[in-house]
Amino acid sequence: MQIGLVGLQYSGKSTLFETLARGSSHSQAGKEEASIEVVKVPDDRLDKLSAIFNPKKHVNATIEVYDIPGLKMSDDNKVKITSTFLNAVKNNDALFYVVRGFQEDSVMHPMNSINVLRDIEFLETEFLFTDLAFLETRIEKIKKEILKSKDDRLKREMPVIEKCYAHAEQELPLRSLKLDENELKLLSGYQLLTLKPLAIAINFDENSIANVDAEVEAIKAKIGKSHAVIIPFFAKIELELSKMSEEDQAVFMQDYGIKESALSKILRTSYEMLGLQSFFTVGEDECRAWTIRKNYTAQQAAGVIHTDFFNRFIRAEVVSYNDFMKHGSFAKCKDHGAWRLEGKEYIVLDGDILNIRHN
Ligand SMILES: Nc1nc2c(ncn2[C@@H]2O[C@H](COP(=O)(O)OP(=O)(O)O)[C@@H](O)[C@H]2O)c(=O)[nH]1
Ligand SMILES: [Mg+2]
Repeated sequence: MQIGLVGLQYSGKSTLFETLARGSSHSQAGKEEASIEVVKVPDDRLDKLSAIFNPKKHVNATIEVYDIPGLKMSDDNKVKITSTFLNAVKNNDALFYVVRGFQEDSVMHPMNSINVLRDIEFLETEFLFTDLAFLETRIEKIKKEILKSKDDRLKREMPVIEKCYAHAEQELPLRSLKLDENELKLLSGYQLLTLKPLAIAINFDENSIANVDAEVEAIKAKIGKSHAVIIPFFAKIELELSKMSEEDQAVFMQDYGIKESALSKILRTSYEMLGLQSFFTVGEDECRAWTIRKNYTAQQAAGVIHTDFFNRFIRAEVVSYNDFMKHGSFAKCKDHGAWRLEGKEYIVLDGDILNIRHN
């Protein structure tokens, strides 16, 4: 899974990116190259399992974060979308707009003033026009080819593309259009930008932490139609915090009045937007968290560990994390009926501990 940080130049993307990498990556602020970082997903439950098994290896789930170079002002004083930029945006499973809300005279803004709503609308409009242009071209192309084409894919595709076009034409992002599984499948290769799950991360001034909830509510009310989650964060101090020990972090966060770190908010929102969840494998060699989509079957989950496990799947031994912590061992879970053998169609739940039996 890959999420992309998208926005204008100097909105705090690279500072946030560095925060997500927990201050461990070399400084990215001010740099313009695209970078991808594999971010560890912190998980309390995995830590507690590791404390019990004391494994040789402890492996967190990961998610890839892509710091996309921001949009700049060009020579004619306008911010322009480039195809390089659009291609970089297309490559992500979900998008986070990073929008500047901080005042800082020493840092210029490509549109010369701080205006959160304007910046959000700029991105939404550009992406919507990109989708509209694509859909229009696609409709023309299908019209030309549909008579010659032997398979019925184009016949099935046309109404879906037309439905999307009609929606986008009303200046509504495609993520607010109801599409069923088959329709989404037909569209999946096209990487439509406004169809991607979206969260808007607003980089507020560290001085405005106390008022942030009210500001977020006001912005939410104005951008209701974009169907996006809003995440306030504070890039500059959060970067400092991310370099501290966990204990110090907790103390300073409380002092500042920050309820949840940017890292935690971004990862939690990514899981929610993408419909993801975690399951665990445990043992003396390794305790590990794996990321899967909700509704994955035991066999699909096994396939995430190894394709052989998918192909040679027999059964999954399953204990929920809560049951395991309650009883303390697999043997005790068996005594209490909390240990189960499930077949390949079993729908894995968040926090399941799995052991895959295969041949
Ligand atoms: N005062 C202040 N400065 C910030 C904040 N976030 C980022 N900056 C500064 O703004 C500049 C641009 O940030 P950067 O993360 O490189 O932006 P990017 O172009 O979106 O990647 C850097 O000098 C940062 O130190 C913030 O919350 N407050
Ligand atoms: Mg940058």
